[in-house]
Amino acid sequence: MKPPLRVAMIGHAFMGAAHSQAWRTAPHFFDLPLDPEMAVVVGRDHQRAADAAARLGWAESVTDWREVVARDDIDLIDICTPGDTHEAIALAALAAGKHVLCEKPLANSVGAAERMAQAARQAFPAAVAMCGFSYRRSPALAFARELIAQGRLGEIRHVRGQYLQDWLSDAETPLTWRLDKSKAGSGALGDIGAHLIDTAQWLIGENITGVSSVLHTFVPERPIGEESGGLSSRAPGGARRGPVTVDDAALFTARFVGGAIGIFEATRFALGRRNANRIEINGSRGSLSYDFERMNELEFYESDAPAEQGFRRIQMTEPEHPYAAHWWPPGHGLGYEHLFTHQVVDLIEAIATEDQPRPSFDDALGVQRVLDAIERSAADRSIWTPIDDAESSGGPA
Ligand code: SOE
Repeated sequence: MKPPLRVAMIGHAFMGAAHSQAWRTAPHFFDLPLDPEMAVVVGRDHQRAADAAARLGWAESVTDWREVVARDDIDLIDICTPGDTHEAIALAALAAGKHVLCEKPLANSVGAAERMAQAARQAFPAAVAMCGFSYRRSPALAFARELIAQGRLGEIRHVRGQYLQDWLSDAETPLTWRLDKSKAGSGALGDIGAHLIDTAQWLIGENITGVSSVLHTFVPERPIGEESGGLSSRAPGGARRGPVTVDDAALFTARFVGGAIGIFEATRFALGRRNANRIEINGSRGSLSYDFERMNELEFYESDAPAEQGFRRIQMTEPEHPYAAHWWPPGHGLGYEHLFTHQVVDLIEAIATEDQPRPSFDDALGVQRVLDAIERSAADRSIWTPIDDAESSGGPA
């Protein structure tokens, strides 16, 4: 019998469903040191929380997160709520000695992220905290990181990141919490641009030292619809309208500690691009290119074979590839939900060995500092804005 890891999940919308799938699936495909138990799901509305428990596989449901944080029979708090609630839940959970998995971005401000990172440092190793930058768990990106660490790309020169979605292209798509700055912190920037920042810094192992940026809101007012919790693409809106208080699109250029330069774009208005999270890295010896919409592939170019030059498409399903051996035979690909399964697998292994899981709250604080600098630059004529502490903190692992 393995020791149990009794989980309480707060929130049960889109991310709650993805996390539930992960907790449910992980022990069936990975030989884990602890046995995750889906103990409680928390939601504000009694009936909706009870429905979510039945649908997603949780043993019970309650309506107050404080109740589960105070319980002795809970080991881990999984935070799947909007950003404005992360700090209070995470601080209470860590103070109560619970492990924490917190959705990204870590917080809605640098101040909140700093307090969370400090609480995580104090709680470690009795309790560990991790932020859910799930794309790190894509086999292709994990493999790309290994190739870069081995020096296969040489000196890194360019980082080109795009995260393109289109679910807000229609001006009649109603408001959701993701368009409310007081709940989400920012728009495309924090929701999907944060993934680009985390991926870029983690892939090349170097922090961003400064940025110049543009933020833009194409549709400043939208119908007030029923809060769906997820991406309410083309849901019918009512006659009443409310303000969009976040960016629809974020563009920024960046410099990295080691001398690489980056160009990034995050938007919810790229019609036809549903979830194109892409990154291309060019080094002195080779290049790598990834697009989440083809997540089972990685393109790799090496310049030392002049007669055979060209990108080659590596299918990321061989048993040698990160995570892949636990799933299907080669060629039988993975999808979005596998990122979340890998995320809880890595977290459970870190808990069992008392290691710091990555991305730590400190890593996520680093992302928050970049998000903050991007907002300040955009508000001040795109002026070049250095990142506080970028040079002093070590490269993200
Ligand atoms: C919504 O834009 C969203 O669900 C993000 O919040 C996720 O982090 C990303 O994986 C997909 O898009």
